[in-house]
Amino acid sequence: MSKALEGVRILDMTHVQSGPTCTQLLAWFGADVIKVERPGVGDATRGQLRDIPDVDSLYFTMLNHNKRSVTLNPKTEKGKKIFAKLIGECDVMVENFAPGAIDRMGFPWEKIQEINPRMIYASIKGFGPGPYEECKVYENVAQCTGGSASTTGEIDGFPMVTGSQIGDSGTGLNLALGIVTALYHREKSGKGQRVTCAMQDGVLNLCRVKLRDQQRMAHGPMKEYPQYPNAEFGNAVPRAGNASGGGQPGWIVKCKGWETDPDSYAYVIAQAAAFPALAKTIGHEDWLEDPEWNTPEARLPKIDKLFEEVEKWTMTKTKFEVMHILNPLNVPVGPILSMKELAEEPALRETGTVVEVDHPERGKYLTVGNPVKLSDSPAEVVRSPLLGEHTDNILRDVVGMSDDEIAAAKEEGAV
Ligand code: CAO
Repeated sequence: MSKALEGVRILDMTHVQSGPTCTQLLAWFGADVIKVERPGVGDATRGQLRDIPDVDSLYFTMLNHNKRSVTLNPKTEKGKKIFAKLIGECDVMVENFAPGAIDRMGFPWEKIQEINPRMIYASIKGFGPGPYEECKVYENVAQCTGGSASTTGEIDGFPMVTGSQIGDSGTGLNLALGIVTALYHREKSGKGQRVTCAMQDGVLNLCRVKLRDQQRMAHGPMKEYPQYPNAEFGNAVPRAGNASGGGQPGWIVKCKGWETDPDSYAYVIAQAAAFPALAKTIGHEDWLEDPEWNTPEARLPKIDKLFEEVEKWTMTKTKFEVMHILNPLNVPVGPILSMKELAEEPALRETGTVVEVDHPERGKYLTVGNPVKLSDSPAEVVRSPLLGEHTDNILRDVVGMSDDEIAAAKEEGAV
């Protein structure tokens, strides 16, 4: 079976998380991803949060599968020539350095287009054009400036960031889509183009329902928020604890064992269609005839009381029992799964969503495989490259250098 992106060559100037997420996806789809790293140093994440001394960190290995690594300094004379040749030989260039870094290397977009008019040049920055465009940005800055933090957290608490890397990995996904879209367009136009994604935009896109709510507030209180009917809403979308963002009320309830297990909880959604089954199961058949409870409108002002009653029942069951009992009744429910449980889940191993990889220096480790499954082009997860592991190979086969030229470039510190 051929890979979907076989024949696409990517010049990968990415580092940390957002850019590498994008190029790792493209590599899983079969693109030849050449990761360019600073000689002797490499991507900073190789050395960050190390669990084993002198071995590439899990931070790096889990974001750089299926890539080849070449060391190259495009700030040296010889490095510039090699870099220009690589631009000529690749279809896509991806970078997520601080604003202007690639320009400062001597390769603004105009120059890249001149070298290779078919090049698709893709970048991630923290912000789009505007007052903050020069700023450096990490994950939590994006969450705070994209609307996620202001709308996440306890009702009366401070803003919260989430553990999901929506700014970094989320924007990496957007960039990958932009790249394959530009590749598709190039098939017809013959020309490359610039693809840019801002992390603030990516987070705001994922917070779309909150901008929806900002506008709904002008027309009265939002009845599905826990603030209704007793608390103030203020003038901007408030934090809503664990309330469901959709039109169906939901909450996190304790399950058997919660006193000692921090993850013994389940999310239960009291969807109107399944409410009679839920009420009967938790021992509240009486609600079905009671006008105080038997319509969604009547229940809305006392959602907290509703989930208190649900919780009395869930506390007598484990989170998996809650799942097994409520799912057949069409009550949407999600046990809170810990990372340990996810790592050990056989079904996720079966589908290749959790994969064990062998690394020559660190040994076996777990990673998250490709979350996008193609029926004819399944992804095989290949370990991340060591720093400069493919330098000679790439300089010879892609750049066309002789062994003497490679030795001279090494001597000069260009590679
Ligand atoms: N050879 C020589 N120099 C290299 C090189 C190479 N192969 N690769 C990179 N460099 C240089 C860059 O040219 C830059 O130098 P100048 O500042 O002199 O131009 C320098 O390395 C460092 O780049 P940086 O400023 O991007 O790095 P940083 O650690 O200070 O900032 C980050 C990191 C992530 C905040 C910044 O890159 C950024 O804002 N990126 C855009 C947003 C983004 O993607 N954030 C995601 C962060 S987590 O995924």
